[in-house]
Amino acid sequence: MKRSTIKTAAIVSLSVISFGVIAASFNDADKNGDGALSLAELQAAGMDDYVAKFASLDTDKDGKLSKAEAKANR
Ligand SMILES: [Ca+2]
Ligand SMILES: [Ca+2]
Repeated sequence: MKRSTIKTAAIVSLSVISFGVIAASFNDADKNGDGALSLAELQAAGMDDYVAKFASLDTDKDGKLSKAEAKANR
């Protein structure tokens, strides 16, 4: 009982942390400040996961990754 509570708490705080990292690196990588990440911005930021999955992450096919698109595909 106690152990599973700890586990749940750990999972919750982990996802909060990783979301914070995403948000921070997203804003950081968005060099032109348009609120979306182009492939070039992702490459410049070294966000290789996103570069590799860019085509499938860019669900509206506008050539940029919005914050919502990046988040939806976590
Ligand atoms: Ca941008
Ligand atoms: Ca898009």
